Amino acid sequence: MSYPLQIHEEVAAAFHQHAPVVALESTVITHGLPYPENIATAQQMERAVRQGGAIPATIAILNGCIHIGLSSEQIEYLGQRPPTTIRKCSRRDLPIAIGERLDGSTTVAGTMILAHLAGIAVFATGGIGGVHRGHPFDVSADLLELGRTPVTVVCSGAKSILDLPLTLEVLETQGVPVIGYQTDELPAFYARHTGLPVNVRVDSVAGAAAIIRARDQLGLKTGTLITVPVPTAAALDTATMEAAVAQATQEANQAGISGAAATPWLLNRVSELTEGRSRKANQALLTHNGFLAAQIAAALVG
Ligand code: PSU
Ligand code: MN
Repeated sequence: MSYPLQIHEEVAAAFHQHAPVVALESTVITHGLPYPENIATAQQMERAVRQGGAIPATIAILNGCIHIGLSSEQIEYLGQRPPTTIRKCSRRDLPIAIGERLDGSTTVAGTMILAHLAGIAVFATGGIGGVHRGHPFDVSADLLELGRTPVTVVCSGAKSILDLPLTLEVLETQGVPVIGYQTDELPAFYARHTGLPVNVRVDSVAGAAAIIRARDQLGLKTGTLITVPVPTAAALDTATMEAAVAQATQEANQAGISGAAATPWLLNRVSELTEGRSRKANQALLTHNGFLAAQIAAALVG
């Protein structure tokens, strides 16, 4: 017997027609953004994928069953539940959530695995996990997954609560090309600039698709990271962001917050410290990334 899997009707139809599909993660719904903005943002992201010319497939585990594509009721269910009742699923957690018949939201790593399993090549999100500042042994499973699963992740860099130079080092070791979309610099999630160079800049969807195709032609089983700066209108300036991040990180250390709880706690505290502006930036970049990922997915099937 095989694992329980349910593919949403619309997504199944898209597979059948070889139409482009973009995977979306669910941890951003359950642990990344507060209710009810989480639900509004998830729906907005699905709309952005459609506007870009693809079918969205938000991925999660419900009662131990893998879902590729969620109904709006299922998105609302995940968004309304207290985060403590939904398991945040990276690679290690997938067998636990399925075996124990839990509800689970998927991180970048978890979503990449399930997207690949379903045959989805492109995935849009906000920011990937990375190496934590001051805790260089806390390396997100996202980075290792990028090294072993051939899915393209469209994001706005790694979260600025992380150690970005060390994160780039791990990506290099893992063999993951870091592509800047219309930028020479790694974007810093809420802010557009880090001063850290990407491996290559592309200025068009066709340019991104050509690199992904070459990876597949070479038979490389590594992921590809496409980093896209947050739209200018919603961006925070680097100094504002850095100050909020530094304070939040220090407070988390004092409060002994670590492990899987670290990311949600830090994101929430940074939002408080910026009077919600980081959250607005988060929503803007998620939508923008969904739109671009859809165009890349369409270029890859076309
Ligand atoms: N960035 C956000 N919101 C999020 C995350 C990242 O702005 O919710 C989530 C993603 O699902 C990412 C995960 O894969 O946090 C990384 O967690 P960890 O550092 O525990 O691997
Ligand atoms: Mn971690």
